Amino acid sequence: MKTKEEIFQAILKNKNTECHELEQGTAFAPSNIALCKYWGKRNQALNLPVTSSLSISLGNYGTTTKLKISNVNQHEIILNNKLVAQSSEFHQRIITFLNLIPMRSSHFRVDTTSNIPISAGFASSASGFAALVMALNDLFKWHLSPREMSILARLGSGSASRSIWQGFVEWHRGERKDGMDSYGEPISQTWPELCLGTHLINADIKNISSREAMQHTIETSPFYKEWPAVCSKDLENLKQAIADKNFDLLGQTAESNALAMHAMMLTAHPSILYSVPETLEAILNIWKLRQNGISLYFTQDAGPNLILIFLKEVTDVVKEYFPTLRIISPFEG
Ligand code: 2P0
Repeated sequence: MKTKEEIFQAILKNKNTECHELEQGTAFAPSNIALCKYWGKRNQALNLPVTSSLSISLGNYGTTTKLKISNVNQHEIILNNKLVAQSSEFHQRIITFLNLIPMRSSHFRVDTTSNIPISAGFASSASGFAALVMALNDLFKWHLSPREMSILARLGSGSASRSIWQGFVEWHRGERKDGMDSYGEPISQTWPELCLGTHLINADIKNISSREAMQHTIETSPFYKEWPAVCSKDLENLKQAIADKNFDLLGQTAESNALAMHAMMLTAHPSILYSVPETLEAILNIWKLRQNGISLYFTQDAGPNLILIFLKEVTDVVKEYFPTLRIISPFEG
């Protein structure tokens, strides 16, 4: 079993793939931000990662998808109330994914709403593919386990494997060639005092996708060989920090993991730089606050924006320095 089609067939064996045109499937999946990043694939076709990774969900920020059979003779994709052009990459990616469903004869109407900036490094494809798989499960009443949904979502976008759950999620790298052991698993610990803040610097579509950037890093950065060991140590520290509720260990580890990923990209040929001057300005401000005794850390995905990490008790100070911050309490709804 090596292709996406074969994995869909195996998971959906004996499952119904027909439904009445009046039926609808609906699901919400949270966006997630990795504290230990997924950066590089051991199998590009199946989105199998080189390393395990660990994320936290963004609570109510994510994607809601409603799915039904289309009554026009073609797929219809609606994003934030606008019909998406068939020629767009967004449309193509969703259709390519839906075409993996075995023995499906109908066209779909996919109505998707996202309350996070698309493709600006806030992992919209993660919640998008997770919500799509969960909506399919709802529409066809497949009764898949969250683990099976995680595997299917991964085939759409790697980080989607972590967006099936709220809270902390570890995505196990897995060893198998077919990736059946590469899925997300929630960590049961909650941490109500933990806050995230999205510091939006630029919501424009980035000029190099994560998908291309991670492959380019693997192929050209002389430091990529160090990455698996960095992640393995960071993952261990993060799990310890979560178990002990050791906030400084969590923040330090997440921040240094993100910086290592961006440093590695700078050493690719040609270099990839997602940061803009405002990103560095914000980082320097965070470090200055830390020198003044405020426990504030950040992580940065494949984009110029930052996600700040702090405890509820310092919210007022953080808001003073970052007045436009959107604050998220992942464990408080
Ligand atoms: C992550 N990112 O762990 C890392 C860190 C961005 C920075 O996963 O090619 O859209 O679809 O598997 O999942 C974004 O990459 O890439 C990502 P594909 P994906 O969240």
